[in-house]
Amino acid sequence: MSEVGTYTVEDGGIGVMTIDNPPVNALGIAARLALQEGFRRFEGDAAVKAIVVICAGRTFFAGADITEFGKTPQEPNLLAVLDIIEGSSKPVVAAIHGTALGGGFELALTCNYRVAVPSAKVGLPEVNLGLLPGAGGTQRLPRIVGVPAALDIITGGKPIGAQKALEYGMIDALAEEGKLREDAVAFARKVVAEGKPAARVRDRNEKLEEARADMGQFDAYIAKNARAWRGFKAQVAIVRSIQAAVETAPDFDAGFKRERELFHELVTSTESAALRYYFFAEREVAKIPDIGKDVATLPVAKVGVIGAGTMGGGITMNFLNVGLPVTLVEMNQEALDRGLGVIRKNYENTAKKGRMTQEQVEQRMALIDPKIGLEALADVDLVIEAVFEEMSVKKDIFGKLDTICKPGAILASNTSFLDLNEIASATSRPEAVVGMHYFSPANVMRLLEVVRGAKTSREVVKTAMELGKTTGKVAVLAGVCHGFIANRVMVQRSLQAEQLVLEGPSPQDVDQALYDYGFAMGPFAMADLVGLDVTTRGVTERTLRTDLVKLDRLGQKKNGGFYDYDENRKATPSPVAAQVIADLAKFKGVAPKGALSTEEIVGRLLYPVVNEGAKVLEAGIALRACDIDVACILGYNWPLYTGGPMFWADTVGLQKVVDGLKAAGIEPAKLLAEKAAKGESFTR
Ligand code: T1G
Repeated sequence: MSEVGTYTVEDGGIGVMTIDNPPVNALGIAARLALQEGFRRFEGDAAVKAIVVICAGRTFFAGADITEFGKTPQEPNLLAVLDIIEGSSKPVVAAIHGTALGGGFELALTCNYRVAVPSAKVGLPEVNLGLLPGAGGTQRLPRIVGVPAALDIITGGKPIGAQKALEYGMIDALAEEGKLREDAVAFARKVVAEGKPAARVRDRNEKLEEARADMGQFDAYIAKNARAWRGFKAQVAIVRSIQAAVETAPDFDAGFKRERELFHELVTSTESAALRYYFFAEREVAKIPDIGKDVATLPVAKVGVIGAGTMGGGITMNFLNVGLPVTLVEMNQEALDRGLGVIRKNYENTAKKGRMTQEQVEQRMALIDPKIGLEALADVDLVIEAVFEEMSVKKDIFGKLDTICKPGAILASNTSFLDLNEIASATSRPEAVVGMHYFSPANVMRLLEVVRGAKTSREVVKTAMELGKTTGKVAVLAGVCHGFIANRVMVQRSLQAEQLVLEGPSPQDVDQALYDYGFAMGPFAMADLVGLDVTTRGVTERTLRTDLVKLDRLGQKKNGGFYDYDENRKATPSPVAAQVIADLAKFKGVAPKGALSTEEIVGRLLYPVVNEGAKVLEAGIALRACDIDVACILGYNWPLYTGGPMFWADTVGLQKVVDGLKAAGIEPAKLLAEKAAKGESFTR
């Protein structure tokens, strides 16, 4: 008897098997056994004329069970179950609600018909896990939608709404919302009544034969996307697998054999292991051990933002985007108007790209209540302060908010490094003070560091974390320290970079090494883009940046910086910067050590990030290593296919990281040294 399957026979001989394997009906062993059981029953029951496969709970099968990858396979495996379905002697109808994804949609493609409610989504998102659809998806989908659409759908990995899926032919009919079971059974009855043949997707070859006229399209597709796919493996494998379908049609099994080979290469790759790790990491960071379902979330229906500058404007947009009204406060009309202008311009640019309507622009702008003075914040549920990073300014504002804001209001600071406990000490309600640290541009970057002060209440922390999710962010909890998680660990990279160029390698050597590693841009090019004057504010000691600023070299915006720039902002190595580097090396008595290999440069710059990550863990600033990885990937675009600094360190081997740090004269963190000595890891 199956644990998760129930089987009934409806009028007209329609066998209905309902699979209930929460939370998302992943096709783990229990679900596979239930399907096998269902087909055994219905195949053997002469009264059954057709079969409906439906899921209970929030969704149709959301794919293979990702937690089973890398473990000892349990039989029947997914392919065996799909063979049973496709080999059924009776028409099979998939009844789809929620998200039929990956192996779940591949299962539906082995059924003869697919019926879905309008709210359903279908898709093959395996590329997001560094994989390709390995249960026939790259062979069956192009047979339905054609090659160009299949290339876009599978390399893109985005789910498709039921209506669009109907237009594509990925589903055969829409059921009425809330009446999926009845409508699917009725559809099956109609198939039986019409004696329709149980057509199999695998036998539809016309679209593949058509595609054979342009075999160059596959190389062209890869070339067109080379830049976007840099460092990833799955996308090219997907194109080659679809190409194999075209080359081998009508021999389905030959194409499928190629798909399996490519799938195996990917599933055993470090890239896919990193992406699968990241899939669970992004969900794990939402879990805070001492804040469970029993802790209440505070109501937030109205938000206040102080400061309409770059950060304040971006933060405001996050709330407008989900329909939450924002009282936007500035100290003078000019600053307020400028801020409103930037927000409107951002929305209008999005509208120009067709990603929102002008009406939506007006709707969002209408949600802003622009005000001069803090008094306007008396009735908001949450205030987020995004003003100048000066402790006295922050404490003055929080002291005033303490008298203005209603009881129960959350007082949040967007500070990126100041001591939140000291800010909270300016109020009589430190339990209501929390850090909500956004990354610029705040309406784009998905990371939100929620900073928990010594007295911040669990309700306030929970509310801030959940608000992050509802406004499209991934919230990561951080303790109070200088730079919290992402800034604190990543600053090691630029500090090391500026030390390293004093020893020999040039800025372009260093930037190229990190570019090859997978960063979109190296630390020196990034510094020139941000502006050297911005990052040297308040810096008293002599550094390369302060020396360059002294020469009025502020970066791309003025006179170059670490690089020289032409009128198209194209960077070239700078003899002036090279001289500044040589002069500072001499001043600091740094002896040249000559050129380093790319791997050595990467180690010099990124091992210290891992080391600082270990210190952040030791200090309890981050709850888990995966919190550091999520923060660096979303806050600093650390290459996703490496899994982030901590996962990557495990890939490299912690002993090698420790040896690299020691060779650079850096003391390994206690936790890192201990784990290396014990052969342990941070994330595996
Ligand atoms: N396997 C195992 N666990 C899964 C899972 C899966 N496929 N999908 C979700 N979970 C867990 C998740 O970790 C979380 O656990 C809980 O379910 C709720 O998820 C052969 C190789 C379906 C859109 O890539 O995109 O099929 O944290 O928080 O926001 O070709 O989950 O509660 O302990 O995300 O409502 C392809 C992955 C697999 C879809 C729901 N399928 N899932 O989103 O909830 S590879 C996917 C999702 C494959 C074949 C290949 C989303 C969702 P916990 P959640 P949600």
